[in-house]
Amino acid sequence: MATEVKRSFCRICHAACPVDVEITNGRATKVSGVDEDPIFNGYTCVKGRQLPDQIHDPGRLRNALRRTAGGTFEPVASSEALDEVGAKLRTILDMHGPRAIASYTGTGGYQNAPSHPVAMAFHKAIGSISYYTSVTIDQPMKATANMRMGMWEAGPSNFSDADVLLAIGYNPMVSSFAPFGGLQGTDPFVTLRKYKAAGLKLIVIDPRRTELATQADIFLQVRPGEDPALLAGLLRVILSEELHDAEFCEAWVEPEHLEALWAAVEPFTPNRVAERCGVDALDLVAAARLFSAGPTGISGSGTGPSMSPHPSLMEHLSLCLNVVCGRYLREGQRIEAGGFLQPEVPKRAQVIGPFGDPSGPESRFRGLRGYNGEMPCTTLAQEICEPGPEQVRALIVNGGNPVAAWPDQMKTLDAMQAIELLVVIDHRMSQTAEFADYVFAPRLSLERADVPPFMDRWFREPYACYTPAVMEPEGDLLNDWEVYWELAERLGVCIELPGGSIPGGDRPTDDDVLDLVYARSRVPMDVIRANAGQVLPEYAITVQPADPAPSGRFQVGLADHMDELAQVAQETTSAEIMRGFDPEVHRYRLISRRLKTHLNSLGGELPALRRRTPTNFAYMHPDDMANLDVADEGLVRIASPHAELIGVAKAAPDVRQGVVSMAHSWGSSTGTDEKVRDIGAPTNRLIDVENGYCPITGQAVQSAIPVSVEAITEDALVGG
Ligand SMILES: Nc1nc2c(c(=O)[nH]1)N[C@H]1C(S)=C(S)[C@@H](COP(=O)(O)OP(=O)(O)OC[C@H]3O[C@@H](n4cnc5c(=O)[nH]c(N)nc54)[C@H](O)[C@@H]3O)O[C@H]1N2
Ligand SMILES: Nc1nc2c(c(=O)[nH]1)N[C@H]1C(S)=C(S)[C@@H](COP(=O)(O)OP(=O)(O)OC[C@H]3O[C@@H](n4cnc5c(=O)[nH]c(N)nc54)[C@H](O)[C@@H]3O)O[C@H]1N2
Ligand code: SF4
Ligand SMILES: [Mo]
Repeated sequence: MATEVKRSFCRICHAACPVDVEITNGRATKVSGVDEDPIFNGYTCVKGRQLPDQIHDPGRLRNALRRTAGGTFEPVASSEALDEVGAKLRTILDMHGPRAIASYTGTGGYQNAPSHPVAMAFHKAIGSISYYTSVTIDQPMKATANMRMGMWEAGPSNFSDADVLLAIGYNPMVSSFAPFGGLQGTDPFVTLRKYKAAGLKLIVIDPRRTELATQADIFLQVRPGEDPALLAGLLRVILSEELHDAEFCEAWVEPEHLEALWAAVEPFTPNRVAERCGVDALDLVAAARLFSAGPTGISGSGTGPSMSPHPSLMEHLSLCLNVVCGRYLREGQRIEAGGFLQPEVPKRAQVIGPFGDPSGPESRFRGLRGYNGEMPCTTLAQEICEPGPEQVRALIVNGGNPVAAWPDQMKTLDAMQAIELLVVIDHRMSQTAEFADYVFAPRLSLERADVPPFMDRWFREPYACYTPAVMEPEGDLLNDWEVYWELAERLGVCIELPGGSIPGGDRPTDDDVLDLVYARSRVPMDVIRANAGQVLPEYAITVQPADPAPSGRFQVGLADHMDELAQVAQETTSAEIMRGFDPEVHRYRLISRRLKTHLNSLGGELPALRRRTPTNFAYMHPDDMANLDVADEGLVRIASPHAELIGVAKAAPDVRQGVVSMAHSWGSSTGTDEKVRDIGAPTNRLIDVENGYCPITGQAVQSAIPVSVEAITEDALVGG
């Protein structure tokens, strides 16, 4: 048997770990890390090592499917399915206009470089504003908070130069994710050990003593949803003790804004904040002093607080910590990430903007607007269900799983049933694919050439990353971009990319499409291809001096956020912003988390991963379980003001009392939980997109959800 080893990179998550794939007679048999890789040092995780099982999963879709009149699925040639979908889209376009056609690109689409740009270009070509992605249910305030406050063109300080890291509700040891300037998923365990040994100080704010928190110098085990108060408390200590970077503030912060911020954080004294947030006042003061002492470092937030009440305010305050302490790259410094795929744009030591509120097209709901070419995903189910001339009638789901992932599952289920045409591109029959009219089977990672669009901006070095396809696709498979390209041809429009349009006729290669997408990249694609897996210091970006003409200043005291802070100061708990919240009933807060074995809804279909994590346990402190008389792995009913679910409780001393820590995107599409022990239960059923949402981004309250918890018996699983 001929065995070859081919170099690629994993795309189960965004982290882009390099892998060596053993291929025997056309089958991937083993995946291992690349020891000599200069930044990953052999690291992979349990999910990546299952790539052969994913590729060769007997349940994998290898051809397109069409729903029959009887409601079952039948195999169909992809060309025939594309003809039919193209004809239906044409009818909808002619009758209802382009806005009626929507796309949703999810996490699967983001781990496939051409997928999002081509889907977006398709929408531009047909003139449809209805383009949505998972970004608007995944920390949209990361972009909007910078837009509104003004941003530092050169970017935040580097992780690799940091003396102190303030990590607010993220956990890269499991998620491989960290905001800009945080510890990324590139070999996170060894990297953290190395930097800590060299003196890095770590402050973690999380209701759960996470794998990251166990390494912290100061751990603030905050009550969920109380981060705005906590961050205001940190800012108050820093400003009142004059620990801020006065010189930086003088040069770059609008003076009246600094005064407004100072006035707004004034009520957040250490004792009041400590009581509100359930942390020690001395720890809070120590954290503020440690962070401001730096001298270098960075504050950043993750999904937990970004999905809790007041998320834009929380992000704003996290940025304010960076601003007042001057945690930005200065002239002459090297930016750690290469940004090879980004266009050549100036990187000067200056503020650009502010750019104001999202100003894209208006959604029909809640006065929300799109930005950066996307519409807010929390409104899409309603855009589908609510009649009107602008109603969405067709949806293409591109590597996403709305039924499992969108907040407010009952609304999503209504939408999936109401929609005229649902097209899903997925390699498995996800909870969403079950509702589809057509399912297209995609190529999976090892079968396509690719680059990592996220990590390109986040690697800790100017590191080149590219892979060719290392396996031949078997079956009637289309790469995600191909579905859009084929549909564009049938609708008589062109997919325009930075390097020109994707030509019609014979299928271009994935590399041809990558060349078009990245035609304006600052490092040519050929250089990236030729040097994959190498650090290229000659392409590092050095920060340029500020433009002599006056530039912008940070607006740290935005009036709406300062008013919101005054409101926060009046609350006893952030749950008060939610209608139907009853402090006597909703005594717990349900928080989100990630699991090492799963990527959102992905993982349960692979036996090795399912064995390790059979369900999305409702992790709770053992004392809470004793008080509620819940046995380990016993059933609990968890009810929010909106809906309820049945969970399997699991004792976890690392979870703060009063908290239920539970992963999202599990469970069925039936709205019931009788199979909770085998497939979990969907936390997104508990979420109400119209209650407590962020008025700027539409982000729903997906963490720190007020809930009641009660023990129930096994009988609850039969007959409701
Ligand atoms: N309550 C709660 N809700 C949440 C969150 C939370 O923390 N709490 N998190 C939110 C976040 S951060 C996100 S990003 C969203 C996730 O939202 P989604 O991205 O919609 O959900 P996923 O489960 O990641 O769906 C990815 C789908 O892509 C498919 N896929 C994988 N690889 C490929 C591929 O190569 N090609 C194609 N075409 N498909 C592929 C997978 O089989 C899977 O069905 O959920 C959000 N929802
Ligand atoms: N293994 C694995 N990796 C993943 C994913 C996955 O599903 N599995 N998903 C991917 C996706 S789509 C994303 S967006 C990233 C997300 O990456 P992260 O943001 O790092 O996600 P989590 O690991 O869930 O970390 C969120 C943390 O916030 C805490 N938290 C919850 N509520 C609050 C709160 O109110 N305040 C504070 N301070 N903390 C809170 C939780 O306890 C948890 O430790 O991960 C990506 N990587
Ligand atoms: S961390 Fe992400 S990219 Fe790396 S091996 Fe695991 S799933 Fe793959
Ligand atoms: Mo995400």
